[in-house]
Amino acid sequence: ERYNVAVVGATGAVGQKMIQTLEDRNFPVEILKPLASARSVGQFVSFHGQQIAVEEATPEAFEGIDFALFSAGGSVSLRLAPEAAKRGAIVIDNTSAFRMDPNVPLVVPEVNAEAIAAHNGIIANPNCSTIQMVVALKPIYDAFGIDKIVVSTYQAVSGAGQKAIDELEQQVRGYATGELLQANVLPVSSLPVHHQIAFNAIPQIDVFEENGYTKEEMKMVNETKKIFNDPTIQVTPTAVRIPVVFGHSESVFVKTKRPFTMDAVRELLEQGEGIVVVDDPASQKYPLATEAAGKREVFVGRLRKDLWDENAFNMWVVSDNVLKGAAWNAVQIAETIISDLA
Ligand code: A2P
Ligand code: 11C
Repeated sequence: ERYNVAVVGATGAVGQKMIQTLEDRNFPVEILKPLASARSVGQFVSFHGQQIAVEEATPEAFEGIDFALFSAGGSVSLRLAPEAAKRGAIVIDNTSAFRMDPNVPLVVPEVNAEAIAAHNGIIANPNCSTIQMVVALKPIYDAFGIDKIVVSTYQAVSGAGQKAIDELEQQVRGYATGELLQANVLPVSSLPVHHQIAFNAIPQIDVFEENGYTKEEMKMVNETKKIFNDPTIQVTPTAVRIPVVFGHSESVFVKTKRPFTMDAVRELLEQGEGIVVVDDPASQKYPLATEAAGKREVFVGRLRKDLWDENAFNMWVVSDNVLKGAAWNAVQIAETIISDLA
């Protein structure tokens, strides 16, 4: 069987990777429908060697669509995802619009594929920083339980879209040629103050909430609880933007409920679904964003017992934020659905 697939936000950083991933995975696509704003009509996307015209995302565009992958911002999803679902499409939404809706499953297939079954036409893809962390935590959670996580992120600019990638490149070029550097996008394009990202680290991703944490940080707190279906997991996050284009890195402190050995932790991670352990300090091997970019797995290394807490260890977790963190996780959900239908 083959499926009609719409990609909403087809001209964006994630939408382009969604189309690429459908092609790389040889997903059984009958018709691919790239959708974006009216501004992009006249553009083409390439799919399996064909040039396909971008159309405007309207409610009617979803007639006859089986899967609609959304990554055009929360407001577009709020407006059009229900229209797509109403027309019989299964929506896989990469924005935060529906993630905390109790009627919408929030899915990372390696962790909670079973949650898909309860969907009502819309399935949410978690935030990229959450996805790679929960993939790495899953085997540990199952074996020893998790009490608390302290996580600091080192996030790539592609998480903020194509404009942020362009801005980093322009600043690096400007720096090399001695021009005045301009900042208009990061940390949040709609806020009045912007900071240089080239040769910098910005401890703000998305806007601040009342409690002093950013929205990005609170997504890691709330989404982790929902994905593990465990409101008791404590997540203490700090989210930081760094001048990397693809690949988020995370320093993760994990306190378990039950005692463990580091040998067991290593073995569980090595056998864990979607995980590659890269951990050989003697030969300077550990996960790097440059090596994770373009790959679908979550890379884990720097495994070491905590110095002070018997029931805790530390690790470094890296993954391509636009692949496993977005496009691949969405396509993987669709693959899981069609393999259950088969
Ligand atoms: P467009 O290029 O037509 O503006 P990114 O995250 O890289 O900035 O990409 C955002 C994506 O969301 C783009 O494909 C963009 O299309 C799309 N998009 C933005 N606003 C709308 C809208 N109102 N309707 C449909 N797609 C939109
Ligand atoms: C970033 N994590 O790196 C963000 C982007 O909730 O899907 C994704 C925001 C989201 O800036």
